[in-house]
Amino acid sequence: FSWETVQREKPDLLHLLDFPYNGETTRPQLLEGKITDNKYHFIRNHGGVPDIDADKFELEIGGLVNKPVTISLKDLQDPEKFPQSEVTVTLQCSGTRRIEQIHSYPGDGDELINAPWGEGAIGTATYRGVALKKVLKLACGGIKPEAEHLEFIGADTYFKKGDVFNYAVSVPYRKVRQSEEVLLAWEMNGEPLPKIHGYPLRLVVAGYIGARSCKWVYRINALAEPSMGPVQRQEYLYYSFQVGKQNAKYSNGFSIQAMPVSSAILSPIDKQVIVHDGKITLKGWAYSGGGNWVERVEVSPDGGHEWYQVDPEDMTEKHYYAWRLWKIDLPVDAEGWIELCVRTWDSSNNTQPTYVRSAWNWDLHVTSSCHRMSVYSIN
Ligand code: MTE
Ligand code: MO
Repeated sequence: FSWETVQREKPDLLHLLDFPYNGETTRPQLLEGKITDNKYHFIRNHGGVPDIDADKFELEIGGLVNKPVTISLKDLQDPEKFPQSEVTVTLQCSGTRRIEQIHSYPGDGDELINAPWGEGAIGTATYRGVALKKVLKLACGGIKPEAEHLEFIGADTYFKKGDVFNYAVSVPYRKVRQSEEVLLAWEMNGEPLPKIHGYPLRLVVAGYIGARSCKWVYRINALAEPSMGPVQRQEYLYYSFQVGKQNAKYSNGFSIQAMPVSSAILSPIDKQVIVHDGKITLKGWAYSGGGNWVERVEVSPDGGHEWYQVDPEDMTEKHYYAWRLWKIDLPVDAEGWIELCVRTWDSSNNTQPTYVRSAWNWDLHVTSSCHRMSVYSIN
């Protein structure tokens, strides 16, 4: 697997890093429809892309399960053995829109981990596979009462501080138990899972940050505590405002799991000059994680004093675990530089922090503040 492969299979991504490969979806491709074409779906890797022979592939499940098992991919895909399901899920990297935090104030400078993502580290796909909770029940006879977390290990390796690790993360068992939407998936938008997205098997954890959706997953462990892997313990931590270079300690941050409500304006773009007749057309995405859905999107032509609601007719359908794309013709009188912004309300009545600085954090994760931009209005 190489840089040439990415360029062939995903020629249009905005390439952020060539190794480990990280690339984001362009604005027009995000706006193309509720489902992001596999060709355009963003990619976020910590290490290389493993070469796996699907015919020989086996999934191991162990740790605090009633019966440890090894299941071949063929058996996992046999509908007589495991009931299959399909879910449409928005996967969002918690680094989405990080560039705004970097502009506001630079944080942890490890660029291998903290790539300068814009609005495109997000995408929506329909995945087919089997709900993890069914596999645990049917194959392992359930998990032991002391097991509270499920750990997922990917076949890819990555380097950190001189050591080599397999990618490993965990989610609370509660999330798996309560949701059909924690899926072991082998199909993405009707195609076999592309190699870069985890072929032959990945986890899809709907509503959680992308990092928990382990690609190339080959082992699952039921554990009493969260995974000890560095991705779980040292990354994807949310620090408080006063934590910085001098006092950052992993124990100061909490582990980011469910994604909050957020949104972005994809058209126009920052610093664009717009000639119009009293209305500027705005388009973008809005998403909420954790099982909430997007109820309302509002935009403002003046930095957030007045708000106009997007007509629900101009939004893609309401959906658990998936974004809504939206569009509005916003009345604008002013001439000169104006500040456009967007905010979203979700089904739990949550909305977004006002400014990037209101929720700045050292690891530069979860930039969910109102997305703002300056455009030049000629009316
Ligand atoms: N799984 C493995 N094995 N290795 C990885 O580097 N990156 C995670 C997650 N799963 C990663 C992984 C992160 S941070 C994100 S945002 C999503 O995969 C991205 O999924 P995608 O590349 O299919 O869009
Ligand atoms: Mo991510």
